Order: sequence, then C-alpha cells, then structure tokens
Amino acid sequence: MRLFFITSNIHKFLEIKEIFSSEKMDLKLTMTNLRKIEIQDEDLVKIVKFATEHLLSNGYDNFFIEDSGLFIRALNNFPGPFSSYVYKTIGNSGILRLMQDIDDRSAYFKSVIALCYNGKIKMFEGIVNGTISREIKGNKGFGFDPIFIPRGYSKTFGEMERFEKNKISHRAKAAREMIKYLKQLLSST
Ligand code: ITT
Repeated sequence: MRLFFITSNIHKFLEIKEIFSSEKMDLKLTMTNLRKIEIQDEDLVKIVKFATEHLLSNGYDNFFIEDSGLFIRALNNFPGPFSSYVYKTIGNSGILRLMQDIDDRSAYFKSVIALCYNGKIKMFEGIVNGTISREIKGNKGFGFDPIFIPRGYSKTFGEMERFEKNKISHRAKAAREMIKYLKQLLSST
C-alpha cells in the first residue's frame, strides 16, 4: 500500500523516507508535489490542519503533509511559521545579522505532521531544542541547518549526515510518532 507525502521539499521527503526504512514501515512512501492551501497563522497546527481538511474534502486520502519552522527566543519566536519565506529572502546570513549583538542564542525547530488515513485526520508533533550558531557551518541538510546547533552537540545540523540528524530532529520525532500510530492501525486491520 502507498502513502503520499505532499511536499515540494525533497530534503523533508528524503529524511522521512530514511525513517520509514529504518523503522521497517510496510507502506510505500511516495512524494507528491501537489499545491496545498496555506493559510497565514502563527500556529503551525492550524496551518496544516486547514490544508489537510481542504485536501480531504477534495477527495484526497492516504497522505500526510508536514509544516515546520525555526523559532528563535530572542526574536520573539521569529521566523516561526514564516520560516520558508524568511529563508528564501534573508537566508542564514540575514538571521545571523539579526542576531549579531544578541547573547541569548536559544531556539527550537518544530515539526507538525497531519496524516489523513482512511478518511481520518491525526496530528503529530516534534521539537528539537538548540542554539543559533555564530557562523554558518556545514553544507549538509537544507534551510537553517547550517546555523542550528542541537542541544548536547557541538556541531550544526548542516555538519551532520542525514541519519545523525534523524536521531534527534523535530521532523524525525513527529515521523516516528506517526509510524507508531500507523503500525498499530495496520496491525489491527
Ligand atoms: P512544503 O512544500 O512541505 O511546505 P517547505 O520547504 O515550503 O515545503 P515549510 O513550509 O514547512 O516547508 O517551510 C519550513 C521552512 O523552515 C523550510 O523551508 C526551511 O527553511 C525551514 N526548516 C524547517 N525544517 C527544517 C530543518 O529540518 N532544517 C532546516 N531548515 C528547516
């Protein structure tokens, strides 16, 4: 059986695909770059829920979407749900410039997955805490990875292999919760 991940971001897809295979998920994961409706809101949960309900009411099923963002404490949780736009406009160097004279570097990534399976919607969340680095480091991963140092580590996500990031990332946590739920569901049918 097939499960569709509706996303335009190949990195997100590859991260979750690797988790599906390490968790030995039976469902075949397929990336679909379908346009989804994105409302503007400060709450990631509301954003994915709205998009998922819209897709379901348009006849789509057996898919999930994921929305994520970087929340920086000293910037009142900016860029948060606007992460994609902020990355495309000011990028990592812009964030570091905004943080130039700021000592409190704490930040977190949050991921919210909305799964629609057999017509039922379920949400899963994951968070990873860390700090914003002083310089851009590493060329692995994507987006803000080269400026985010997860708590307990001395290197950025941008310096980590995918499997290392997948041990601790926000997306990996949300994805593992979804897999747990799907496994239970599949074993009971
Ligand atoms: P979709 O088509 O799935 O929406 P997207 O890249 O536009 O793909 P989002 O709207 O969820 O995804 O944007 C989240 C942005 O936050 C993303 O583009 C990155 O800039 C940043 N981001 C989220 N998770 C990240 C991660 O694990 N590492 C680095 N940056 C991340």
